[in-house]
Amino acid sequence: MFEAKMPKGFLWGGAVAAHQVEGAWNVDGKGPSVADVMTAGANGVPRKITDGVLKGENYPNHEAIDFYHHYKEDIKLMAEMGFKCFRTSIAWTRIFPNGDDAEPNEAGLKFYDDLFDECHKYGIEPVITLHHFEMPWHLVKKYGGWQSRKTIDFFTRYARVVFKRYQHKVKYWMTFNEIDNQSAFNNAFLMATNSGILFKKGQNREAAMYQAAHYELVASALAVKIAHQINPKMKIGCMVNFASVYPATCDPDDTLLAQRVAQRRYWFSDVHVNGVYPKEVEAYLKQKGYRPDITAEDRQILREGTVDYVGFSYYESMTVSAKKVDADHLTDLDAAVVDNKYLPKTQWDWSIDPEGLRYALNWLTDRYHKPLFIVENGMGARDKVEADGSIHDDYRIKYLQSHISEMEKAVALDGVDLMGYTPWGCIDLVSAGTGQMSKRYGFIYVDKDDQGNGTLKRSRKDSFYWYKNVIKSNGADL
Ligand code: BGP
Repeated sequence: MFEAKMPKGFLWGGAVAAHQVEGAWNVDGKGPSVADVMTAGANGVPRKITDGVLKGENYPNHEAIDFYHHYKEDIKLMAEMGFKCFRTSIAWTRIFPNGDDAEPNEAGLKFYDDLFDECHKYGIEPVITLHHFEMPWHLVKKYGGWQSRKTIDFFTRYARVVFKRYQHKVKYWMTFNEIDNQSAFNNAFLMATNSGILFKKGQNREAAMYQAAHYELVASALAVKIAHQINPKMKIGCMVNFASVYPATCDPDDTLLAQRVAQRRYWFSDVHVNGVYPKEVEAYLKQKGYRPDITAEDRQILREGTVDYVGFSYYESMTVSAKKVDADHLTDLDAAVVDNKYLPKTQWDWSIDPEGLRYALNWLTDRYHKPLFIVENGMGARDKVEADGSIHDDYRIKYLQSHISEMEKAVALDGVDLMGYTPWGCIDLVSAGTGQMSKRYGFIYVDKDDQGNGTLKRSRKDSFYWYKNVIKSNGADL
């Protein structure tokens, strides 16, 4: 029916983030980030943001999988799978330990030089996120994270330094990871990790979110402008967490609500791509009486700093019902969500919906007319190591197979312009949501448990060999 093969030059690879793999949290001049003061969660118990001085707590990001000292071995394994690209982030605190330092830390810069060189040794293109849940802790404490306009200056200083330094080593960049996570502004944990906001008692969380998000969007647009000035060949994208939004029934109330949820969630990427705030958001801010600090100069910057492509993560879809909340009274998006009886779930209750990925690719293409990049996709699962050391993760293969198949239809049949595909957690890492190792995504297993015990030995799961073949056949052989 169609050619299940990706276009030439398609960027097959995998994705991680600095704080979830590197460890070495205080090595070679690195300062603490918000990820370094987060304890591990347990099932049903969320992670805590501490002041970093709790004794006897498990801070899983401090060591993570010690990628900082194992990166050569890890990149070699990725090369063995045939990766064309590798997505990670730069830890801002390796470059500017406090965030507001006057001078960058040379040892931190050197680490990424070495890492990118190692990637290029195998023809692997680095894909780099500037801000992935690892804001300098000092900026959180002193300035309230992205609540302060000053943070724009600190971020652009950091962005300029790394763009200059790596302009000939890194072509593909993204500014903020999953910037739209902030639409869940009632979730204190998410807000701390995404925007460095620690809410004060009685604070209007929604108003704080709109302000912080605005400063982030201005910072992102400035970063795009700076990058293009330094080297016009660099491609700078945004990154959103995309969940396809479905109405629970064909009741028009549900349809209207689904549209409203999408408007409240994807306005971030509207600004990134179109350079202007969508009408609905402007109207909502007025209705609520919020007056965020948005200057005419900011609006000009937003118009000038639009992104080159849209990166997104896709894990699941969401289904919403007007029985729970109607479109005109929507504040908490999660409150609208209901179960979708057509979809199975992962062990962590995330719905499994491969067709939702095809829907996402079409929706984003229709709305933005930009190249797309799937920079995260995958399923967290507990793996069992057999007596002979093998790991039979057929469930992971099945999940990825079905998603890749929908992705191929979107490209071959729907005309979607797709740059690449980097499944999340290509090597096992610390889960961002739970802080646990047992929620695994990798093709490469890492011997470490939730208590921090283990040899850190790397081994190949069944999915490793499967994905290697997928890349080798450019997606023809699933
Ligand atoms: C995204 C993040 C990643 C990653 C992933 C899986 O939100 O960008 O950092 O963690 O989700 O989530 P979790 O680790 O909670 O399973």
